[in-house]
Amino acid sequence: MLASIGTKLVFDAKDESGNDQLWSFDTNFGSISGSIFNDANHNGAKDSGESGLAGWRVYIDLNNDGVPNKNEPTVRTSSSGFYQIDDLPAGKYTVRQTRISGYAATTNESYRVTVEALGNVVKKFGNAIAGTVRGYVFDDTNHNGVRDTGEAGLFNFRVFIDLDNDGVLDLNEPTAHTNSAGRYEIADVLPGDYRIRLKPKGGYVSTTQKSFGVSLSAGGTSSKRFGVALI
Ligand SMILES: [Ca+2]
Ligand SMILES: [Ca+2]
Ligand SMILES: [Ca+2]
Ligand SMILES: [Ca+2]
Repeated sequence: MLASIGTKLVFDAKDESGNDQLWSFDTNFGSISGSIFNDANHNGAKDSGESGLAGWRVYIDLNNDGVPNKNEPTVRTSSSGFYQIDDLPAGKYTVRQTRISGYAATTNESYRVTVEALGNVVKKFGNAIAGTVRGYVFDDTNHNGVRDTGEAGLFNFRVFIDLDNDGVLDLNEPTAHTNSAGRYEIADVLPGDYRIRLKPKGGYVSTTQKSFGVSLSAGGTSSKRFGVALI
């Protein structure tokens, strides 16, 4: 070491070409590093044979709004899925990954961490190739359970994945509204077996099953339609 200036340490070292270089780092600073990986078996851990995901963004979410803002330190993962955010003053931070369409998280998408001076915190993010549930809700005017010519799609019905199969839409359950054509789509769902349910709406009765079991595969799509009719 050549010098200590305030909280900075300055070193004299040779670079790859053998030239003298001055290097410095601040002893108040720490870092966060880790990886983003394809969690093929959905267990939340990076197992042998599971590859890194390149080019994904990791950032310090200073205002904790779930969005990378201009002043927030941001890096992208390397070809092996590795990331490192340096030069963080010691303190508490939320480190967050941005999700890429077509994947579902198998671990936390953010972590609250304490960075110490000269310390490094390691956090991994797991993601798996997801599936999609889509379909429509239609006005089954003749109550036969089938969409016949002239039976319209219905706007603003709600379909959800009833994770705990209690018949109720809970806060953590993926959901979508139907559009003006009666179509809904719930994307980025982790592959697995689910119960898809239509949320009841006052004035309507179901003319098809009120819920369906689906087995969703990686990259797969499952299509379910719900018939309802005015009481
Ligand atoms: Ca795994
Ligand atoms: Ca933010
Ligand atoms: Ca019908
Ligand atoms: Ca539920």
